Amino acid sequence: MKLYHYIHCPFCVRVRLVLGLLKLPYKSTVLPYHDEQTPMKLTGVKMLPIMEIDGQNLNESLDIIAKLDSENRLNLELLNDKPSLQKVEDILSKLGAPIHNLCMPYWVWTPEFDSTSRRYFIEKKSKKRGPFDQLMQRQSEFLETLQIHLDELEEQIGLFFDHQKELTIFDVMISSHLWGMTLHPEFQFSEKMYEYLKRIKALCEFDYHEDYKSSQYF
Ligand SMILES: N[C@@H](CCC(=O)N[C@@H](CS)C(=O)NCC(=O)O)C(=O)O
Repeated sequence: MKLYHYIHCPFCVRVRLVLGLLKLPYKSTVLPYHDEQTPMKLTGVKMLPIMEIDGQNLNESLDIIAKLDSENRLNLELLNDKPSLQKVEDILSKLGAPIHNLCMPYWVWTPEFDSTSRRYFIEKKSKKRGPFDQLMQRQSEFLETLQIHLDELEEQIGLFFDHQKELTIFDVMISSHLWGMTLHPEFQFSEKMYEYLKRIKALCEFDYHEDYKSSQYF
C-alpha cells in the first residue's frame, strides 16, 4: 500500500494513525504542497490523503480508513449515528479555524516545505484566512478561542472521547486535528489533553515527524 500525504494535514494524520494502530506496512510519500500533477493524475483532484490499495486510489480519509479497518477496531458504525457524527464535526470545525490560523505560519517553516511549496501554500491559504503576517499579529486572540473549545472538549474526554473506554474513529478524527498544535511554540496542552494524545500516540505507534528522519531533510 502507498500513502501520499502532507505532514500538516489532519485528514492525512487520520490515515497514518490507523495504519499505525493496525500495524499495516505501507510506503509513505510526502508530496510537495505545490505538486498538482501527482494527485490530479491519481484521482483527478488536488487533495490528499490518497492511498493506493490493491491498485485502486482512494482519496477520502474515512473511505480509506473503512477499507483498512476491515475488522472494525475503531467502531466505525459510529459514523452512521448522525447526531454523534454531527457533534464531532462541530468540534472539528470549532477547533479547525483557530488551529489553522495559529499553525499555518509555523507549519510552512517545517522540513515539509521548501521555498516553492511555501510560496504556493501561503498564497493559497491567504485567500481564505488573510495575510500570514496578520495571522501572526492575531495569535493571542486565536489562542484564546482555541482554549475555550479545548476546555469544552476536555469535559467530554475520559480515557477516550465521549468517555469511551476504547479508542474509536472519533478519537482518530479529533486527535488528528490537534496534532499540528505540537508545532506551535507558545501553546501547551492541558495535562489531561496531553495524556489523551499520548495514549493515542502509544496505541497508534504514531510519530508525527517520522518522515523527516532521512538525510534528504538535512
Ligand atoms: N474530505 C477529505 C479532505 C482532505 C483535505 O481537505 N485535504 C487537504 C489538506 S488538509 C488538501 O489536500 N487540500 C488541497 C489543497 O489545499 O491544495 C478527507 O477527509 O480526506
